[in-house]
Amino acid sequence: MVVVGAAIVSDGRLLSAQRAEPPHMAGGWELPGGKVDPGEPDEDALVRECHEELAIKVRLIRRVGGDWPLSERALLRVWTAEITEGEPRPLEHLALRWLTPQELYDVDWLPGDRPVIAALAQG
Ligand code: 9L3
Ligand code: MG
Repeated sequence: MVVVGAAIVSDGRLLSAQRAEPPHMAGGWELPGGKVDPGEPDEDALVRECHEELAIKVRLIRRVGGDWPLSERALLRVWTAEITEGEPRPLEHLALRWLTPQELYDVDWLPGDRPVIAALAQG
């Protein structure tokens, strides 16, 4: 399974999103995104997920690293992105938070997202 995630940056801050489900992930923070549908290009899936979850339009900028393992069956592919339309709203998350570089580790990231955040911090 391929999962795509967006590192949405605005004014030097990174958008983090707090998961509502499933129960063992609820309360953890992630880069927004989700599963790629069969036959769907990764980039299209990420733009779609950002619209469904956050009610924004995004433009993808660059890929961050390669395939980040999430589990035996799932991997995460991440792009940086900028908002081209709208203001993010937590339509499927418990909360959203914009993090300055100093605040990057103030939220409890899901384990699978942590190495991605470290890579983003490296620039
Ligand atoms: N997941 C992990 N980190 C992320 C994202 C967007 C997703 N940054 C995991 C959580 C779920 C699976 O991938 O187990 C599918 O995500 P979703 O479609 O439920 O958002
Ligand atoms: Mg999702």
